[in-house]
Amino acid sequence: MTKEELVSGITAGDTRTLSKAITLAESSLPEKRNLALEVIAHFGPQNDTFRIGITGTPGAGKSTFIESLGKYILQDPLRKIAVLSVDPSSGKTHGSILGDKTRMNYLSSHERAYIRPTASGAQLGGLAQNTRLAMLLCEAAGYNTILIESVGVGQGETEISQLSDVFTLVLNPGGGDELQGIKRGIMEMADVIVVNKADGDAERQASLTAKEYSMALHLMPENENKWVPKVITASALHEKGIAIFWDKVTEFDATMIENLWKSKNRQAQMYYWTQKTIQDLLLAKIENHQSQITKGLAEGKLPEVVAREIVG
Ligand SMILES: Nc1nc2c(ncn2[C@@H]2O[C@H](COP(=O)(O)OP(=O)(O)OP(=O)(O)O)[C@@H](O)[C@H]2O)c(=O)[nH]1
Ligand SMILES: [Mg+2]
Repeated sequence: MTKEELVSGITAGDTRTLSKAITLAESSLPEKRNLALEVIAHFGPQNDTFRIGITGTPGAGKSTFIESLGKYILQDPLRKIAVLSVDPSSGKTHGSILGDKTRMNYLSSHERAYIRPTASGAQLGGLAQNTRLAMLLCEAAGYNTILIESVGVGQGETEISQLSDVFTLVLNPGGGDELQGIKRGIMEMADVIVVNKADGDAERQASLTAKEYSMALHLMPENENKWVPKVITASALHEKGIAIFWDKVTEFDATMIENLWKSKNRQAQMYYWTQKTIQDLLLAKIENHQSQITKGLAEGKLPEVVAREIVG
């Protein structure tokens, strides 16, 4: 497809063209990726979108939560939802995709929803970067509400916070045990914490867990944007707590638009992704110079000298 065909397909809201463009963006072939970048550049930044990052321990109910939340959001006829996922554990990706199709039954057949798991491929480092490009393409196609799911282990959660306007942590009832499974750093990043599976026998435990998190959050330093993180309980399965969650995140968004934090944060994120791209480009450069490095070292040069010869 040419750039013009891609642009007109995306403008028309054609999901097949959108999917094609995302596949191009995920490609490791520079000419394909560049084509996708040109298409994204054509549309320019979409400042009126809302990007919600949802992370949490494996099996916490993130996908189920997204299904319920999406269903709720779509009651508003002006909302179009794109669900993107980042899964750093590459081997697991196929299983998750199949799982998500069944877990997101409603969304996968809704005309105002689009679901796209990011292909993990070989380059683990570029995974969230690919999700970012997919997000930009979805926004260009008119999806104004972006839900990004990522498993909260490893690097994924830091990067997902660089993709989203509001950062959500989904956890299970279980207090301390649950907390041990996640890194403290993720809690500090959370704008909203959802204690999910607050149903049946677990309902009481969920309330206690929510209180514990609230207390833990009070001990953390104040956010630069002045937002005090909220803790709520929910049952994604029974569609409980979803409206409250939506109230909290839309309150967050309105506040951050008003105090100009939203645009500032997006600028800072662009800076992050620029730095990351520079790093990736430099790393690729090093890979191309393996023999030069070996040769230089064999000639008795210092590593610093060999490195300078390559990077300049
Ligand atoms: N009781 C109860 N079970 C839930 C709830 N939400 C999700 N589950 C169940 O928890 C399991 C995991 O749900 P998922 O939505 O796949 O969780 P996830 O966090 O997306 O999982 P991964 O993407 O694999 O990390 C499924 O069996 C769900 O049915 C809930 O609110 N209550
Ligand atoms: Mg999931």
